[in-house]
Amino acid sequence: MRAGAEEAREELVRRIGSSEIVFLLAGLGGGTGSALLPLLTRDLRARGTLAVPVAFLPFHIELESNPDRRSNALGALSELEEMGGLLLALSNEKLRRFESLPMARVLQARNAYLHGLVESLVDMVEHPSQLNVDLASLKSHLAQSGVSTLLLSEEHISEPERLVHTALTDTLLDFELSENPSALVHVDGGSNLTLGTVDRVWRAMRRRLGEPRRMLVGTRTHPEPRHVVRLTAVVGGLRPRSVRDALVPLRAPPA
Ligand SMILES: Nc1nc2c(ncn2[C@@H]2O[C@H](COP(=O)(O)OP(=O)(O)OP(=O)(O)O)[C@@H](O)[C@H]2O)c(=O)[nH]1
Ligand SMILES: [Mg+2]
Repeated sequence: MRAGAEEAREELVRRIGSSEIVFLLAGLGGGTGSALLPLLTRDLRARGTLAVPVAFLPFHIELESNPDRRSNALGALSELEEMGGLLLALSNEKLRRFESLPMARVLQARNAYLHGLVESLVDMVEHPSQLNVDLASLKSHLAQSGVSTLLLSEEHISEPERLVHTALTDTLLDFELSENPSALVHVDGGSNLTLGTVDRVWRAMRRRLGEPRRMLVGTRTHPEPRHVVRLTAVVGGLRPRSVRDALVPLRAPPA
């Protein structure tokens, strides 16, 4: 499988061309995706592309019935964690909180959520703004941040603290903060967005992360007033191997 992946990797890198930001989606646990995701991420980053691996982790029932799935997924995650940079991990298991809803709707909602993450990251670096975060500053932030995740939230403009709370808690992503986190905070709002509101978002994030040493802020305002503000945050320095905890089966095997 690894040999097949090596071959596919060259073809894929060629097809990706000169894109500056590439999101790579794979369901881990099988052979192909688990082998290719770390390889492609490494290849693309080596040539300066901002490669964002998005790893779907198998359902626990899949892990219980097939131990190989677990080791394939763990192997791929370890490689990705060792590389650092952005790593978005979404356990399929987390979708169980919507288990009474029709599956098609749940998957649609998850796709929309991912779409939102992609869009907000690209938006943040693509359009110049007042306090600008461009691709170069994002890359240099990531290079110093270890494993990082991308968080997104939207709230009414009167609730800047809630915006931070939602971003850190209401997410389908798996991650765990370390003792030494960092954050890039980008606030996007209408013409009525004030410095005071941005400051409250910033302070709330600082408090929640335990006064990290490294924080970067960006803002953008749109020409029309908006009731809603959006937060895009890149939170880094995640606890190493944290994502793997999502792979713990419901009934732990005897030690
Ligand atoms: N979220 C999501 N997860 C998926 C999807 N398809 C597969 N998965 C998950 O990804 C895992 C790996 O899928 P596989 O088809 O076994 O992996 P593969 O990379 O194709 O590898 P091989 O089939 O072994 O070559 C599965 O156990 C599922 O949990 C999908 O469309 N969406
Ligand atoms: Mg397959």
